[in-house]
Amino acid sequence: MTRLIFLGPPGSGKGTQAQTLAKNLHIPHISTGEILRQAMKEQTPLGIKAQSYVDSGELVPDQLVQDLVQERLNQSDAQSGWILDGFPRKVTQAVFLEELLAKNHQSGEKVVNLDAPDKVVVARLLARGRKDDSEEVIRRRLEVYRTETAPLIDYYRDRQRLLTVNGDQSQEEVTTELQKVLTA
Ligand code: B4P
Repeated sequence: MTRLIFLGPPGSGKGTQAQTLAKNLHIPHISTGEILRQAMKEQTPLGIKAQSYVDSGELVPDQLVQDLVQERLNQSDAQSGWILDGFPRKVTQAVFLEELLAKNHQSGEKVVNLDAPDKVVVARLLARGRKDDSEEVIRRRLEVYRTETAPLIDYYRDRQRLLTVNGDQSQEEVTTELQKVLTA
């Protein structure tokens, strides 16, 4: 059963690769960013609470994302595998996930760390031009990545769960390297 977590700075290609892989494996692609954006579009209570954080490049409070991940992982289509994209983004969220999976008698998840230099990810995000892709907000997202998310690399390496893929290649090349790493 495939349970995969995609880790990496904004613009490293997490969403892009997770979506392709999930489609090929016929398992759900669970992107906390996408779920939050949909909730903001629909102005649900979650969306209203998340808006100011997402717009300024800050992380949404743990409780909000943890609740949505717990609910999503309990749905029937997630019982035969999943790809988590954008969660966990902090050690506290990783601890929460570990406890949740243990409670559900699920384990063996692997973590793909996709990396690319700041210059490359900033150029990609500016070209995409989403609402939270302005230069100032991208800089803040990168800072938050470095302080909050990057420590997860050691966290998962210590647990022998980490796989590393070079995100500074074309989308097709990243997909090929990812396939290789997953089947090694
Ligand atoms: P996300 O939606 O996760 O945003 P992201 O980090 O920018 O990644 P994304 O997946 O969209 O981009 P990708 O690299 O694939 O989060 C948005 C916000 O939601 C966060 O800032 C935060 O506020 C909130 N949030 C989400 N999860 C949270 C959590 N767990 N806790 C708290 N808050 C949370 O792609 C970027 C661009 O690069 C695309 O245009 C793509 O086409 C292009 N690209 C990808 N691969 C490429 C390649 N190899 N070559 C060239 N271009 C490529």
